[in-house]
Amino acid sequence: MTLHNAQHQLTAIDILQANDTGEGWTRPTSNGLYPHQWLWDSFFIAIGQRHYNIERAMDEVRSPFRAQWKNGMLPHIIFGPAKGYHAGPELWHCERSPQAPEGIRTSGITQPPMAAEAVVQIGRKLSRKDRRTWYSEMYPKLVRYHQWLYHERNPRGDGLPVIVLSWETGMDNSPPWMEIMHKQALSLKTKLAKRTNMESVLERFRKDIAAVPASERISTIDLYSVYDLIKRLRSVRYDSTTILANHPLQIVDVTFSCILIRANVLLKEIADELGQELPRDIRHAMRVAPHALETLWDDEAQEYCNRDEITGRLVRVPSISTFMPLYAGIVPKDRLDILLAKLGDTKTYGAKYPVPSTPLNSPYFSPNRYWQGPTWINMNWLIIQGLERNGRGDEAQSLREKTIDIVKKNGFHEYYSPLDGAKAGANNFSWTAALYLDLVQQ
Ligand code: 9WN
Repeated sequence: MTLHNAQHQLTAIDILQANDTGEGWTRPTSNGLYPHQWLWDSFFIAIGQRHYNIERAMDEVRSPFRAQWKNGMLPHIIFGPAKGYHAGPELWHCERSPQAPEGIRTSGITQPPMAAEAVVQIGRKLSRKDRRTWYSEMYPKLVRYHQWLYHERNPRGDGLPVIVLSWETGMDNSPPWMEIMHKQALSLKTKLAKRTNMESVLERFRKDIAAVPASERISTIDLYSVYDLIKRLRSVRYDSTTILANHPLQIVDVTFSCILIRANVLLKEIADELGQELPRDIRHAMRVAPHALETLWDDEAQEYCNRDEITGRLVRVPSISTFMPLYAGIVPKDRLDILLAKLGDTKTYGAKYPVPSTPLNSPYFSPNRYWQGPTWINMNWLIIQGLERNGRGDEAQSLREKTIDIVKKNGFHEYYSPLDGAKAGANNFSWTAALYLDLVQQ
């Protein structure tokens, strides 16, 4: 390890410690934008923490489960005492759901199931005996969470859950989601605001643009439309049966599905080590989901696409999600070649500072705007794992080096312009620091 690398690692640890609340969980940033706990952030964070403090990493993974809903759901935000977050507890009112946990305030939706990955990454650092203790503690909780996704969000029974808000994917304004939201899920109020160009007036009421410029965040209309959808979910008390019967936005999402497919493989690794058999419903999902994923491949566009469950049609709007089947680990050889060609194509994803979250030639592309162009370190991390798993170690190494380089040159930010690597979004961002630590160790 060079001295230069060592200094960056120390900075990464400093950031994680500065964002640590001292309560067993870490904020995504301390700049005020995200003052609470986020689900997939905590799991990415733990993957980095395990390199310098395994006990602390274990607590980070345990902490979201303190807010597990009675039905097994893990909520995407667990609110701490801080005030001022733009979508705080007063927007969600989760206490209206009989499923919500008592004595703790949360959001009413979930985020990609990265939990099993974090549990196993920590397990790999433990002695056999300690690993068994760790796995015995986490296994039943993980099973409940995965079962919730099948029992409440998978009416087709094909192993790919239905996602009801873009925030559940963690990629809040990703183009395939925004396309369908605008087509069929805008409230009358938002439609009117859009038609009468009220965006600049509404922008004045935004609470999320004090620390980060509006041009780097989700657009005002998109954000207000997300708020409206949250209110719809709230009005039915987050009851899945009612949501699946009426909600205007129901999507099978490539990224969420692939993370779940991988999570089940890891869950099986945990079960095997404990000498247990996975429950029948999870075994069934593991059998059918890879076939269902194949139906998301669009031959014409040569992409994996989300499916709109309201119309039953694939959403032909490209995004970085197309690479996530690599992470799931099940890409047939001919597809693998197509995906690798795309990854290197300078017209689409082969940017100087890869991998753009939206391809460079998309009408949605905007280099600094959140999930509509910028490069995100967690997505690169998932793709790197996926390339390794598919036997493409050289390509994985090349992307790993480029990713490390972006962070070293520009600091630990939330995201970066894929064109010139310029920083964007929040600073001192926890998962960037954590995954940097992991990438330099790999
Ligand atoms: C809403 C915390 C979270 C991430 C998401 C990212 C962003 C929240 C927001 O921040 O979303 O959940 O307020 O914009 O899109 O992936 O988990 O870092």
